[in-house]
Amino acid sequence: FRVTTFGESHGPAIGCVIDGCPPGIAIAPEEFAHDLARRATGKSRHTSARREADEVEILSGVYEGLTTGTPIALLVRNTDQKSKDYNAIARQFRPGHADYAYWQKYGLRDPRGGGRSSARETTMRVAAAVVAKKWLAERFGLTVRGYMAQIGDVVPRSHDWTVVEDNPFFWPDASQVPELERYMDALRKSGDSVGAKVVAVADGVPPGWGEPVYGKLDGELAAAMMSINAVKGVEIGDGFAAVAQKGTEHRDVMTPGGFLSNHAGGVLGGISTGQQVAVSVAFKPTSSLRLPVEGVDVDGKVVDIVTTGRHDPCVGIRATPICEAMLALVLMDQALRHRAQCGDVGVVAPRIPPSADG
Ligand code: EPS
Repeated sequence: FRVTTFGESHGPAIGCVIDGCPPGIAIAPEEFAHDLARRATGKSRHTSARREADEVEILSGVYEGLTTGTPIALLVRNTDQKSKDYNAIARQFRPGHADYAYWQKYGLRDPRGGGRSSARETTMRVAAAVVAKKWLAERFGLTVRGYMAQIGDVVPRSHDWTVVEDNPFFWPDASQVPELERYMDALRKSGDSVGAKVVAVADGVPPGWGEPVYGKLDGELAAAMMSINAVKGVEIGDGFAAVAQKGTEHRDVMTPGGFLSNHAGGVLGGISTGQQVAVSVAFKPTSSLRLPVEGVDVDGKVVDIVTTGRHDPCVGIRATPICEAMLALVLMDQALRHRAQCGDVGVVAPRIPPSADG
């Protein structure tokens, strides 16, 4: 199961091709709307003001409402790709932006709205994952969810899944939302940006998915999350906190009634344990800033760099559905690989139930 995307932020359209999808999955164009709206710009004053309909056209791989097993091509036409900033930045390098690395690699770049390095590209990851989420839910009762676990230095004081979808931040503590609104308003007025942490979890993952050495489940998850633009770090389970833990604290004790904890994040030796698979993802602060900074242009000349346009002050705010999408895509791929190698015989030991908290 493999997804590739194409398109630029200010080109006529963006799209994806899904290869290796099993036949017989019912999918209709309107099923993409919910997750695409969760990711979209223009839904609150805390994200980019660009307004896109994000309507998915199914070009191939679906016949009479069912996937056929042939490549599925999805297309979303860009309709609001007017941005004023690209003439100014076409020959300049925004510090912290992919501009410089693209230029060094290709010797040219499409600067319109960030081109291929724009967050626009993530639309199609979310679209592709709608198919994966549906298949995983129908086949295994598997659910994928996410939430924002930090913005700048603000962390949730409590965790309630039922409030996550009711605020523009995917924040799990409703009492903190006014504080976040004030934080983001002040940040936007200042012209600066901030980073964020998103957590994505999957419940109902059977034990046995993943490969022991090449193609480890956690390795594939790390690569998938790192492939999202602006991502600078990925943790599985306790991640870097494991550095300060003792073995007696980190090990997840097993009883016939279930695991007593989930420090491992649902993966041991690259293979799922049947517990909740938990991934944390760090997003850097947006690099396109209207606060001027001295930098260099493509000729090496010193220039003042100011980015105008409709940039998100915190790309992490829209990233929860994107991290969920990458988790679902990796899990679907691993599920199919597991089935190809082991069929339905994967479980040879009694299955230890996941702990109550996953
Ligand atoms: C982006 C800049 C803005 C965002 C865009 C990501 O676009 P523009 O350059 O047209 O003003 O709106 O995000 C999306 C369009 C999207 O759908 O996510 C950037 O520089 O990354």
